[in-house]
Amino acid sequence: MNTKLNLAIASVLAIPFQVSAEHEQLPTIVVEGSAMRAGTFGTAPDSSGLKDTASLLKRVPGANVNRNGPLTGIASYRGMFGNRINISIDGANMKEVGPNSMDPPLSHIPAPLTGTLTVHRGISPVSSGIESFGGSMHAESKKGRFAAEDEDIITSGTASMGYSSVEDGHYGALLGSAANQNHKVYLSGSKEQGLNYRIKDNEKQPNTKYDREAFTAGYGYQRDGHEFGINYSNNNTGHTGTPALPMDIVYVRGGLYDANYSWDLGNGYKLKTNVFYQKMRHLMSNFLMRSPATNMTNRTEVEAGGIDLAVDMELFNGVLTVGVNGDQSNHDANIMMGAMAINYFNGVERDRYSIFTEWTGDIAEDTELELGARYAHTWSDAGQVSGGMNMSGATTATDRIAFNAADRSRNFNFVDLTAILRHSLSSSLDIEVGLARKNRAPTYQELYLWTRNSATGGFADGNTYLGNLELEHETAYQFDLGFDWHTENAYVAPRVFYHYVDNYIQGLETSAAAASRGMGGASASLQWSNIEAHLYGIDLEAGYTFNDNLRFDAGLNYVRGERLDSPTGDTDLYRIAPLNGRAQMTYEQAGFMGAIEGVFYADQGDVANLDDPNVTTTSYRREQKTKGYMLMNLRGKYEFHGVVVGTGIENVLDTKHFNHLGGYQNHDGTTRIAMPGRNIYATLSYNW
Ligand SMILES: [Cu+2]
Repeated sequence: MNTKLNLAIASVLAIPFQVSAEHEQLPTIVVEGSAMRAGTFGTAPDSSGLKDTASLLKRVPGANVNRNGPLTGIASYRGMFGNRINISIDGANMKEVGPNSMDPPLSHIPAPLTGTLTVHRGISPVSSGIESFGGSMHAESKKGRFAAEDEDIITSGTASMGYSSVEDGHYGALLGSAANQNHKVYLSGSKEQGLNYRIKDNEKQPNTKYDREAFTAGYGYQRDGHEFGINYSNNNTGHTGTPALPMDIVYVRGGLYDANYSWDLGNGYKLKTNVFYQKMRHLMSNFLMRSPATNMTNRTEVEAGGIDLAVDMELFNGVLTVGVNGDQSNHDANIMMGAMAINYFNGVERDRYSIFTEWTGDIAEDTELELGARYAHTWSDAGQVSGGMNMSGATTATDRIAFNAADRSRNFNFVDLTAILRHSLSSSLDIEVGLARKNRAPTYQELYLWTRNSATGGFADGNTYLGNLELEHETAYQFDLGFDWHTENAYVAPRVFYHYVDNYIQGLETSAAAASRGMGGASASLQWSNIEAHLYGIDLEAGYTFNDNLRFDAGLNYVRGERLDSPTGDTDLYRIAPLNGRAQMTYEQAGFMGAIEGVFYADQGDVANLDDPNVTTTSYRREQKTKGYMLMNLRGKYEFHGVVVGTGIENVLDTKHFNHLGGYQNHDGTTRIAMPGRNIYATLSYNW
């Protein structure tokens, strides 16, 4: 590999766009395949990113967040979200305890304890995980550091705290580590708390208060090419609102154990393993923060575990990786509706077994090729359910009897393929073109929701859904083309993509859904079904450095998702972000940084409409359009001797707006949740 390409690829593949990570209270965002220059955006985070790691995704090209609550941010990438995105936490493919994704994986470790968040731009490699259908993201918790070779025993750590006015929120986090060159132990804890946020004037947004404690502990070992780590992370979320869902969080409790071992055998050979075990409990309620007609709670559990093993070896002019992955999860959910118990998910199991191989290397001067193939087998089953006798007349009993009599065991087998070519046209221009076939098996909610319910993995569209045992797995054919032009002072990196999705899973009006609706009818149901769809768009990042002190950075995202077999010709997919962009002027001198940021979101009129003239129906809730908006934010930061003081004003003009990805108040499908009004925040952190 020649030096020019080496440099180009190094800059294309892994730019942590936050230089002074040592002295940050925030996670370092690593965008693999990004042209973003060091320091871009990451140095001026929005204040919600101080508690919620998912918020940082708004700064990543192509990414966004479906926000169902202050701690419930669901990752979205190029119009795909939820279970279509593969997310790992400390290497573990964590499972949600909430069947409505009240605890999406990125919420497990709070932002102050998250070390890095890695996002693969464009087509994610097959090595990044099973079902990396719509993208791959990896969060790593902070774990302290080993001593350098010439050091004895060292201690390191970070302490941070912050306040934000809009919800009277505060957080504090502390991490301490002691280490020599070979051994390392660390311990951390954090606490966040806030009230319902203010929208404008004195109007408050209900169901947005939050309360969470977390701690992590671990041990690390390194010597002569061996690296071993064992970590535990515990999340204890207390009373926390999820305004876009029908219930709020009473608690999410539990932990994730993971252990990893890697061995560098030399000559390009490397062994990497990872195992995890997870157990969590969750209680949600519709009367904790609201006054419903009928009180309802849902008590859920998850127990999961997994193992990964991969070997790297040199082959031809590159590295060949061969690996196996597997995980299992078990889910239960029991609802109390008034005095009646309904068993929604009983002994649900979803297991995945997979093997993959990937080769990345040089095939010509200035040209790198990545080829990957993964085979995956997914198996799932659900136990018999009980209860619900008297709801909606006899309908629920009919649904239950049919479900219990059905064969509920399902197998899915598929092969993912990727081919990505990267070529350096000149020292300032790189081009990347990728093709892939990616697959995803239906989730347990999509298969096993046996009577209408709104537990839909955080879909939050105001409708109730019915599962479908006849679902096929989704197959996406993906094309991605990117250019990265960069000089000393400037960069422009646009990427266009086109995804055709065969058997895309979406809710439709069906006769089964109509039957399950029964006499209740209040929130009409849809049934998970396979359709044909495509998604296409562009995401772009660009910037210019004027001098050592002043620079400008900007990003632009556009995605359109459409159904291709719609009976009415109305074709848009649900919860797709409108055209949006961000521009930031940053001034830095000595330890001082100041930034002015403009955020722009266009109107979203391309909303989902699932009407089917062939099915007689009462109306379900259609997706609402949203108006565009602009926001101005001001941020400042000062750093001296490891102490960082940050402050800022968000939504300076104190205007009221609605986030198209923010859902509806009380899951009602009509009243959009408003965004926070003017927020003044301050943070203090110290690293040693
Ligand atoms: Cu929940």
